[in-house]
Amino acid sequence: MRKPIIAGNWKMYKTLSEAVDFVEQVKSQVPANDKVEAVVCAPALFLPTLVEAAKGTDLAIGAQNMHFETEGAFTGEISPTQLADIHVQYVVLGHSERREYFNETDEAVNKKAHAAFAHNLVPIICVGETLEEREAGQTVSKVSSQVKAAIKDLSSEQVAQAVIAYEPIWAIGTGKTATAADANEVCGEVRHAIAEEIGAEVAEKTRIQYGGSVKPANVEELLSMEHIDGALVGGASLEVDSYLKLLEAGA
Ligand code: G2H
Repeated sequence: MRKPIIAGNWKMYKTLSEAVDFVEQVKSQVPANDKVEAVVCAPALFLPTLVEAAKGTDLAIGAQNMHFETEGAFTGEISPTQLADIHVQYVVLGHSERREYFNETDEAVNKKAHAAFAHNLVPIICVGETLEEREAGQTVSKVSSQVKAAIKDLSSEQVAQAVIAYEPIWAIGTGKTATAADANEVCGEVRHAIAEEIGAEVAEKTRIQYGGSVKPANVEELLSMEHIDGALVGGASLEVDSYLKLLEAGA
C-alpha cells in the first residue's frame, strides 16, 4: 500500500507572518501521518521558521528547489546541506516553472535527486508535457524520458522513496485539470517508465502525485485512481480551509 502524500507548493506567495499563521492554524488539524503525508513546500526564506513552528506535529516542511552541490560559489543558491541542517524533509525538483524560467535540465534534476538522497531529503520530482507535446501525441515519450533521466543511477531503495509529480504544463494554474482518467493513464506510464528503468517491484512502491489545478472539488476523484498516490497543489494549498480539505481527501 502506498501512503498518500499531499504537498502544497506555495511558489512565490505569502509573507513570513502569513506563512507562520498558516502553519499555526493547520498543524493541530493535520490528519495522522500514518494516513496521509502532509507537506508544505514554502519559499526558502521561511523554511527555518516554519520547520520550528511545525516541530513535533504531522506537518512536514519542504523546499521548492536547491542546488546539487553541497557548498560553493553559487550566489543566490541554497544547498542540500543547508536544507538538511535546518531539518527540512522534502524538496521539489524540476518543477516546470524552474525548467522553463531557470533553464533547469533533466541532467540537473538527476544531480539534485542524488544530492537530495545524500542528505536524507525526499525529492518530489516534477515531470510533464506542454500543450503542443500533448497535441502532437508526445505525452508518454516526453514524460517517460523525463522520469528515466531524473532517476538515473539512483538505487532501488531511493527510487522507492522518491515521489514523482506528474504535472501537465497546460493544467498548471490555468484552472484546466486533466480528467482523472487521463491523469491516471499518464501516472500509469510514469510507473511503467520506472519499471523499465529499475524494475517493476520498485515501481509499485514509488508514490506518484498528480498536479495541476488540483482543488477540494476534484481531489477525491483524482486520488481514487489506481496510479495517483497524492497531489502537488499550488493555488488551492494557500488557504487553510482548502489545504485541510485536500488532506482530508487523502486521509
Ligand atoms: C502545479 C501546481 C503546483 P496549481 O504547478 O505544483 O500548481 O495547483 O496552482 O496548478
